[in-house]
Amino acid sequence: MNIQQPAAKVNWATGNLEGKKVSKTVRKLKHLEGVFADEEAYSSMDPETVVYEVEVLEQEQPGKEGGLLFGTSYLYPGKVGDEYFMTKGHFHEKRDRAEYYWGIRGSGLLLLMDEQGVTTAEQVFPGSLHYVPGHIAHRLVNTGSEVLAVGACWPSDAGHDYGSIADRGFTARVKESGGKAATETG
Ligand code: M6P
Ligand code: ZN
Repeated sequence: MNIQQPAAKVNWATGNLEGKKVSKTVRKLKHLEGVFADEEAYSSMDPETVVYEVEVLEQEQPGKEGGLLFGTSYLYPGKVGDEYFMTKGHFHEKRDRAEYYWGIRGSGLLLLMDEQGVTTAEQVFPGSLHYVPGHIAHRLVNTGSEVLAVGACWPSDAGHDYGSIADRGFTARVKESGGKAATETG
């Protein structure tokens, strides 16, 4: 029998993925127009500021039915005005597709919003495990002072629907208030 190398290596302390099929996406402030509430603070900041990076093991072609994708998101600490750095967030294009998230490093919140616009939040910390059912939009928020690294595994045909988020936004925001993270709805 021919013993082969695995598809990739994961550093479980940092989340870093290493492998031939690992892709990397960098999301800067300039890619996040309209995401943060304080537009004045947003336009006063350097558009090249990196907000988060995503590594994805594309063992299957994105879009292909039946496979799984695996990734790590690295969300840097920072704020736009008093609102913490966050990911764009998305529904799945194929709405019924679910996903797992798990905390690796740092601390933050996972915002979960249903199609009626009801948002809940879960604490994210090293070892936290989050099940995101289908039909639920998901966004990470870094409320800490170090990088928030979060692992994810999702169906390769799930796709990303950012448009619905861009149109209506999430119905909750996470801001610093009196030195602490507070959620704001409405
Ligand atoms: C996780 C997964 C990816 C997603 C990434 C960044 O790794 O959910 O599918 O792309 O986070 O989040 P977003 O797409 O919302 O920017
Ligand atoms: Zn997803």
